[in-house]
Amino acid sequence: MDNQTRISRRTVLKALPVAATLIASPDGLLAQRASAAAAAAFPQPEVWTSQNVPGTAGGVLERTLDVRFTETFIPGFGKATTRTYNATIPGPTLRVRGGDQLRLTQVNGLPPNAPFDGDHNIPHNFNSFNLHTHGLHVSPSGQADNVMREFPPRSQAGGSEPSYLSVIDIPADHPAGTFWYHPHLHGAVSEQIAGGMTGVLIVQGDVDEVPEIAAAADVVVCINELKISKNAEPLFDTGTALVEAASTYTVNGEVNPTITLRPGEVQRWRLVCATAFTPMALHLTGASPAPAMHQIAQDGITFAVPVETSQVNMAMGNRADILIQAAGPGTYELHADALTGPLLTVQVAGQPVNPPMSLPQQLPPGKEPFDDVYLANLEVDREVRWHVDPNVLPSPFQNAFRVLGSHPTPAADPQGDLTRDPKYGRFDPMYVNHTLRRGAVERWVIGTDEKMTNFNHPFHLHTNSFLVTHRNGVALDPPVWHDTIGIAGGNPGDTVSFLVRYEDFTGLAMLHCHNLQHEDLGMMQLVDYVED
Ligand SMILES: [Cu+2]
Repeated sequence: MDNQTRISRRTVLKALPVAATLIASPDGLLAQRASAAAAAAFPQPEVWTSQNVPGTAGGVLERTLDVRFTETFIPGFGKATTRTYNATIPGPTLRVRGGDQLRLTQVNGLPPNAPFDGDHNIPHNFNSFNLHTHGLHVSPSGQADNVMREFPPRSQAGGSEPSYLSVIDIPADHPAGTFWYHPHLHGAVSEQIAGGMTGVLIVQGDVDEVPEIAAAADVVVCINELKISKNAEPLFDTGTALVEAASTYTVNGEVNPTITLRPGEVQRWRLVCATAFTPMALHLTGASPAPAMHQIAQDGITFAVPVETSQVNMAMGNRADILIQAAGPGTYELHADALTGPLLTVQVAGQPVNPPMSLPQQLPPGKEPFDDVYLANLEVDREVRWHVDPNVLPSPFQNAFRVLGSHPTPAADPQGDLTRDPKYGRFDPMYVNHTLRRGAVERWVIGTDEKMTNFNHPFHLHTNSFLVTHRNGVALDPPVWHDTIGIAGGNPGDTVSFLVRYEDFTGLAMLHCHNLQHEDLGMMQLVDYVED
């Protein structure tokens, strides 16, 4: 398929109204939902849905993701040549259910890697990748959500393009919600995500059956931060290359697209912060009254009740599902602090929905909170502390991004100057920082030494979600399930405290800073989930 064909296919998809992705609903709400959404030619990624397998309880989503350099057209920006999934930014949206199996073949159509024999905490092998299903509670081993794998390209020009299979079994009782997928090969992650290699992954289930939610248009809002200069992505092979490349923010592959709601309409937005470097404090601006925002889930875990909010705080990697309820006609903009332009224009127009659509009073919680006995125990089992030593390492990356705390990677020279030590607190694929026993419940405290204001180091743990109970020692009411939690800089000593139970799966997995360049530079630790 040549570039032109790829571009035209995306344009066709982009023009489809939201209603085209709706699934049949047994109640009479579908007509209202479809008509409410039909006016909105808002871009949506292509949707791949799992198929039932006769005679079995679960379905299968078996498709091929093709990864290569492609030229995409980004409305509001222009053309860009980057590594993509299936020639689109973002890639296809995957829709599965608990009990399904995800079988993804990934073709590596990228050129051979440049030779590299340097330190593994220097970005490298930009044309190798793998697959991470961010937030899914699935196996981190074998062919599943295993980020220790590498999918290299052909070794020489003209060789055949290799392909790789990922097989991921979604547990039958997996929470229903919004997740995402992206490559996670240490050293190449930020390069690939800043080129748009991201996609949304939806687990369907109980929350979708809540009548008020079933009636609402189901809209993916995937926010990307692309680094494009002269229509291409620069190589992040020096400490300054990334800083010098301006960020272009897109929603579903367009700069500032417009979404339309009718007065009285409620839509469900699946907000995905698929950025690599920048957190988003999202809020609506415009005439009063602006549409109301009610958050119903965080990081794929449904709340017990909707929570009205005027600002949705998203660190890199976070998802938030919100119900947005339009009042009177008007034009509004979705803004993120620290960004100049709007991410999204919201148009409330057309025939009012009569009677106005309503919000649910209660929701099926995606995960029960821990018992009081755990919540009351504030004893700390593990500590992670983000720490940066600037200008201590040789070029081309002089800043040392470290994970200190209770289980740091040991120093090369424990008696020497630790601030200049190349190994201390940096990722070592041969060193297990945390051995975590299945079934155990532990309390972690994540802290930061970061002095730079707004230098966010989000904490992300693979395989198991955690219940955030405290920020800076103050209890959250109620506590909130996360798989990623932002910790802004500027106040060294800030902390987040959470409880986590290591459930179901064994194998090697990661915790890391979700500023993905920091991760590539070594701000990551290895965890080993083991049998109890
Ligand atoms: Cu960081």
